[in-house]
Amino acid sequence: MLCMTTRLATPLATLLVAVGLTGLAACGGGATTGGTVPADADVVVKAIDGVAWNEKTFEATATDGKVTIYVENDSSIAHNMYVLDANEKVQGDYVDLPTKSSHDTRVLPLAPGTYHIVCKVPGHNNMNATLTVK
Ligand SMILES: [Cu+2]
Repeated sequence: MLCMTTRLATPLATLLVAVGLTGLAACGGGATTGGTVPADADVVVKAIDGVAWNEKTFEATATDGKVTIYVENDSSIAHNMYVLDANEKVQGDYVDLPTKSSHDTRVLPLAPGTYHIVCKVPGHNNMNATLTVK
């Protein structure tokens, strides 16, 4: 009986490790690698070298009250992206951009007004762009 338990334990452990690794890969912060900009993107935001966004100001026209934001990491260091309203309240889910070409899309219900697109990595205060929603 003990022998049987030992023989079962190794394949089970291997299976658990495999499941664990798959789970990790699937939960990589919500960003995936190697995609293209969705055709319906209202705003395309890119983190670029020099700890900056590709633009200081962005403009978008909401469709049915929603704005589709595509964000991509085109730099060599990790970033994230948060959309804040005028009161610094985070809008929807943030996007983690751990490596170059990490990207994701957010469809956010945003009323017309002024928002900020920021990166909250410490020291990345320069990454604060204005998003005007019409
Ligand atoms: Cu950053």
